[in-house]
Amino acid sequence: MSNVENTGTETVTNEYGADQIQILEGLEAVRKRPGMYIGTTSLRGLHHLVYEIVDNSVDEALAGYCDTIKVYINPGNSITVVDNGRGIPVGINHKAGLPAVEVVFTVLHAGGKFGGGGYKVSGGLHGVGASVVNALSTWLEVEISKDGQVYNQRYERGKVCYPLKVVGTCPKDVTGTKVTFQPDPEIFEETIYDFDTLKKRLREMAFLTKGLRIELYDIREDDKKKEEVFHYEGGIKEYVQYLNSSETPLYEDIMYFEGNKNDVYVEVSVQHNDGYNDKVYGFVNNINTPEGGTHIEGFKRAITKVFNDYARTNKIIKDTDPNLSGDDIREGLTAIVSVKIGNPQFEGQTKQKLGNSEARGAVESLLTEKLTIYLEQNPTIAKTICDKSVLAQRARDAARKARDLTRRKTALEGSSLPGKLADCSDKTPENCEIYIVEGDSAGGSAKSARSRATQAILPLRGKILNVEKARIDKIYANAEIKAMITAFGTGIHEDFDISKLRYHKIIIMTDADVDGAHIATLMLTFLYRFMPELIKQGHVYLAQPPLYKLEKNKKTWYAYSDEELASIINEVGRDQNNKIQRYKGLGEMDAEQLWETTMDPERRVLLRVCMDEDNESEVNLTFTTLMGDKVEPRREFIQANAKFVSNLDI
Ligand code: TSJ
Repeated sequence: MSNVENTGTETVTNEYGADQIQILEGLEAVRKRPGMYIGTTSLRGLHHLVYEIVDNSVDEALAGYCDTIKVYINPGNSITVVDNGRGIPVGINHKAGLPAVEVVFTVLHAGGKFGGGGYKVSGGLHGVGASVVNALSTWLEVEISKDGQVYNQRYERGKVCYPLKVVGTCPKDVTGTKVTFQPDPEIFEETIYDFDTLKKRLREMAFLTKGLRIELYDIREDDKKKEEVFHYEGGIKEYVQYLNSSETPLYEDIMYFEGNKNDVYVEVSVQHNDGYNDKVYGFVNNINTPEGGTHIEGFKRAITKVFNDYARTNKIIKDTDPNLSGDDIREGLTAIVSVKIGNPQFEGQTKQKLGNSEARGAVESLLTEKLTIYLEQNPTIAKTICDKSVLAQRARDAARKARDLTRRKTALEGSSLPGKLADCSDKTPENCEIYIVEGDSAGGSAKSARSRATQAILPLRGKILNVEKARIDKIYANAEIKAMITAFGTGIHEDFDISKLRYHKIIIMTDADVDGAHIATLMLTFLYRFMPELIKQGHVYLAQPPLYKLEKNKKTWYAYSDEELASIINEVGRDQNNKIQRYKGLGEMDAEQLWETTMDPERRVLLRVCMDEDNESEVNLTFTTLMGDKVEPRREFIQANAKFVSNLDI
């Protein structure tokens, strides 16, 4: 083991300068309370380790020194990240008396993220960096190619195994950093990586950093070898195109504006589709901001003002007409607002909302200026958008009237519950569940089967409205949707109030066939669009009715999958006494069977619906792909995800 000589030629940058390094705590603190540093030790936290490392390479790319990042999921679920940047500095850091790279991996909060000296741009969930990943890995190895030398160091549970050493040479023009780490099973609940989860986030990172190439390889022994390459010269413009790929764009062009204002770098890309939802995603230093913030406020102000000015100047709305609302203009809008800022301040309950006021002004003024010019130069597109907004405004007026009417009605009649609802007697929401049941006949069985005290039943007739393809006024007029909204008690959209939720479990119960799966998807689409918090907070479930009943010698077994049926047959023996019934629908079960297989809390199987909170845009795309009007992307999606949605019709 040779010590690295400090030749003194290494420039230790300001970022690693002595005064920038704030030694706060040792890495033991990280192992003791991992949640404090990575938020969670669930699967989500496991994947964050990768993003935390990749962020460092993205910073190198943003600084202009790196154009390719490769990520490998290795056998045994260790991860390797390699970039072709300058290589982490190896010279001695004078404050710590150690090579800079060792400081990066062993000192908490090192690396200038908190110093404000370096222009650290991207950042992981909690901005804590490589030392946290190191602390939470059974082992980690770093290899740096720089100045013709290849350096290496290894750590185990955050502790240095040997001093940084030279392990070989390389051509002088070859530079880069390679890090391999093995997440510690003592820390993480699960240690198996999911290719698709990494794929989605890495694709997003590539979209957000135009020109950067990110490659992902799955080279685990037992898995199918998989690889993906993400490289978008158009950056967020291609992101918008991707998000609109399952929709019909309202016009061909995708707008793209960029520029610097008051030290804020702003990029905005915009295209409308012919649908009714708006998808506006904000990013700050490549981190998404699901709660929005000042950059999104600036964006909304700018488009509202610019389109209203345009519509008035060009007499699309009359002087006496009211303004178009922001919501009207955003109907069918897909947009990315990405800002890069020196010292981002995050606010809100989950610290996912940008607070810097300079971002509001920067986005607003840049966009006002550039969008005004764009509309003048593209009058056909401008007119198309304004016309759509006017239609949206009319629908919204109609919807408002319908809603006011229902509100007045409820005020008069008291909060009258839907007639079809068989409510439970217990009024404590925590104890209560509501079964949304497909069809009146299954609804009937469910009503006689249920446990009256805590289980409410709401039967729905036929297929519910596809909210993905209907304007707001139609949605409000739909009886099934109105019944659900009143039964749940929360209200929707801006009226939504989770504290008014009447049942803590909302259970969707449909037939285990193609139609049933379709109805469940329509239901989930409705919940996702109108009450996403119910899903986010884990209140939504899918009931799992059995697929088969096997009777033999007066005994009964139920199977919930083909595999389970096979294993039951294995157990009881394959012979003529086996009577096997395939359930085609809930209606084929009598009340008692329905109770014991699907509704009895002691015996039933419920699937809780959850969503990837790190990747809202992907969740959204899943719904537009599944429920939108293009067949081809839907077919591809279903084929790619066959194991989850094999029952959906296309
Ligand atoms: F953070 C990390 F150590 F885990 C890590 C850092 C992991 C990976 C895969 C890559 C990196 C990384 C760091 N890639 N590139 C860099 N660049 C620097 O750290 C660097 C290099 C040179 C200079 C300089 O001023 O000469 C400054 C910096 C910050």
